Amino acid sequence: MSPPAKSVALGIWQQFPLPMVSRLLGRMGWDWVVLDMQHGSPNTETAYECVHTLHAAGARPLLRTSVDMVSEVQRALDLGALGVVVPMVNSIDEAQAVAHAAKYPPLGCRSVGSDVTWHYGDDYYERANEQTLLLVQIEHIDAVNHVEQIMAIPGVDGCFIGPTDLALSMGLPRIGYEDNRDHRAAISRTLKASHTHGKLACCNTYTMRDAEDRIAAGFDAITFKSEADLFMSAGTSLLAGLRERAPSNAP
Ligand code: 3PY
Ligand code: MG
Repeated sequence: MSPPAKSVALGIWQQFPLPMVSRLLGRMGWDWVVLDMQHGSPNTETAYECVHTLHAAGARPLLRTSVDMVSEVQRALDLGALGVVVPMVNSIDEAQAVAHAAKYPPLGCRSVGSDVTWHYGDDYYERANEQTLLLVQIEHIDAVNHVEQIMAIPGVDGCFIGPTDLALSMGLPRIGYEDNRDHRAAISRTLKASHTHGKLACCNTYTMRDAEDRIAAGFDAITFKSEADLFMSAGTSLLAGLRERAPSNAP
């Protein structure tokens, strides 16, 4: 009998800053949802509502901060995110700084406060270092070149590979980099470094083939595009289908 397949957490990005979208994503059954404050439009208030709506709907809520904003790491966790994804962590120093910000003493310098205990219980502060995830985005070749040291940092819980920014940093095109040997090697090296240090390996995916590849490679978690992508692609192809069938005398 073959061993049971390893479980892989399936996630999606949320870009629309609407709790009703969070509720529907939770209802759909996604294991985790990353609210995107780097490229999406949530602000502090809407992120708070979306995070707690996702949690109530059964999905683990994470927040992606802006680039180079260590201060946003604490803010994201204080809003109630059960994990934070930090983009463009390209050096060992940057990874140490975000790890310091994300964890309470003695591991880091996260400050005690906010209303997190009302949502997660009085023992939140004792559990938070273990139970809130810090995922650093490995999405630049400079980060890959130091990934073994980055993944060894206490407080860094895992990597989150951004394949597209990684491709751009390697001088590859934004689309069509998937079969590039160096890009594939950079992803394998990052996956290996994460698992060698007992950390989570997560990756964004864009196509079903991409997702199958990452699952087969042994990633612990993937995201698959965003709710905005789903909305646009389903709506665009539906409308195109209707246009083919409808007379073209629109006002
Ligand atoms: C990338 O591919 O660069 C990402 O950050 C995924 O969202
Ligand atoms: Mg990116």
